[in-house]
Amino acid sequence: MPEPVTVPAEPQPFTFAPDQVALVVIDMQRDFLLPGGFGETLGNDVAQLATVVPPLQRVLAAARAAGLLVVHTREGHLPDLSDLPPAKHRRGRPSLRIGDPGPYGRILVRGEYGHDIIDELAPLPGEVVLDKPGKGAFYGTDLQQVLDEAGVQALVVTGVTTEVCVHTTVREANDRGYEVLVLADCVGSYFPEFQRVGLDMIAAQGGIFGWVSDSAALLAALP
Ligand code: C5J
Repeated sequence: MPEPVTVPAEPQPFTFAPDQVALVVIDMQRDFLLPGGFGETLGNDVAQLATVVPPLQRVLAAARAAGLLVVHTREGHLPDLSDLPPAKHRRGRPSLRIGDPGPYGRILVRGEYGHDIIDELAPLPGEVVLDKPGKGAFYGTDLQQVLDEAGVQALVVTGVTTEVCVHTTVREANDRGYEVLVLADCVGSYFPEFQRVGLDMIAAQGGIFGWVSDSAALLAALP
């Protein structure tokens, strides 16, 4: 059995067994991250998300080297939009809604260029890639089953955006009994204030639904 790993974190150190942890990389998709993409066309500053890429590349490489389970997610919908609730479809600008033609193909539609993960963080063959129709990574996916089969009890969560898909996933993981560590420099928001407050919320009240650390601390702790 591998030695437990302890990472300095808020509100207190986070300890996990390396064979019972998964790295979850949420929605690092071109539609959200690329200049000129869907995220930017909505008026967002994608530079806020670009800072996540280098530290997340290092964490991904270290997780692979340490043999951790790696799970990537992508938010998106079937080409016929049959898995898109009307209430979600109605959101956004009338001319730029999910399924409409966008800068990198139909917006958030599976199989389109913009829906896929950025080249820098491309999944390796054999890594789990879950397509999710919602914000959280459990809803409408096999994530629970994947984690159960691998004997996972703790998650290291990364990706975008901090206050939306990361938070929804972390909160539900916590409710499902997982211990969850969020890496502050490996999650990103278009809004600096949401990033700060989003991270504070996780570790407040004694770690109300998780722990917060950063990539350097995890990399130093991994064997
Ligand atoms: C959003 C996400 N923000 N991945 N998706 O719509 O956070």
